[in-house]
Amino acid sequence: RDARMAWWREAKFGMFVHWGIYAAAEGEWKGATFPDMRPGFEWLMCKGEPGGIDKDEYVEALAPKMTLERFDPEQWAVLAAEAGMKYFVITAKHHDGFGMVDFPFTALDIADRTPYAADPMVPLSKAMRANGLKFGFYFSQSQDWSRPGARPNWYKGLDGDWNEYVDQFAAPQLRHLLGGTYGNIDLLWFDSGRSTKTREGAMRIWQELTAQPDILVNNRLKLDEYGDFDCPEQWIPPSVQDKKTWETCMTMNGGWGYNPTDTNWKSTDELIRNLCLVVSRGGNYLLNIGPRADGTWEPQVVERLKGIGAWMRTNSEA
Ligand code: FUL
Repeated sequence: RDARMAWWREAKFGMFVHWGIYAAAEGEWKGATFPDMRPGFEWLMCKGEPGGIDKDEYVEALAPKMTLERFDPEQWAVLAAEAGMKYFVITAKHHDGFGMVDFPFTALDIADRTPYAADPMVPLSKAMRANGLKFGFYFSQSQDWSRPGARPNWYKGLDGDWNEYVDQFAAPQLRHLLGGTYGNIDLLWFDSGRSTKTREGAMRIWQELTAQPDILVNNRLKLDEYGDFDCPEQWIPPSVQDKKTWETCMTMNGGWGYNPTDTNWKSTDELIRNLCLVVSRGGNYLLNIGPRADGTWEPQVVERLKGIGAWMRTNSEA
């Protein structure tokens, strides 16, 4: 176990990316803006209208705007590497159920529904590795608002069986992610442990991970005995927790997905202080960015990454 985790313990600092068709809404839905939507604007489908936005309407409004016309994987990787980040974790599928990879057996994904019409994770995973970063996927196994069996009970049109959802969607999707199209996946970031409905379904998902024996997994699949690390979200545990292995994930502004109306940016100094605090307490720091639909990053993001990189270089011995 420890040999498997060696790279992660040494890495300390990684990039988290929340990228999906919600980015194409640019912080707005039917004239309303949501500067304070929490956890972040990636919740648009659920929170943009009372009871949730209808799936077809959501996809039809946003997928055609997901152009990726200025998407440059090499530039992403260089910016992350120059900031001192050693690993990279990106949303293969968030709670809206829309795949940011080309899932071979469903049409609800970037390759089938957007003008980009390809799988961005193939060149992205290559660019990350070429620049020395480990590559992992975030995968929402438990909430999937576009499929009845995986809708939480507060979402309209609920019902359906989660075990069936796992059989039909979550497990095969995971099999695709781990099946070699993106090389070896170093890390899998599950989400919404509290919405995991059955142990049977979670075990079924867990079995897919045997395809990649060295993979690291967070603890949000909610199988108590599994998971390599805890993932405090938006906070830093107060003291050294020597028995636990943990990674704090945090946003640069208020939320995870791209939302230009959210101007609640942390300063570069604050981000550096957080990194130091996390590392001094034995954790890892996974710092999030939310790219735009065209594949570019906001200037505030780039400025902060460059600032962190400059600090790294001033303060490293090499
Ligand atoms: C949460 C999710 O609901 C948020 O949208 C985000 O992905 C965060 C990292 O985890 O549980």
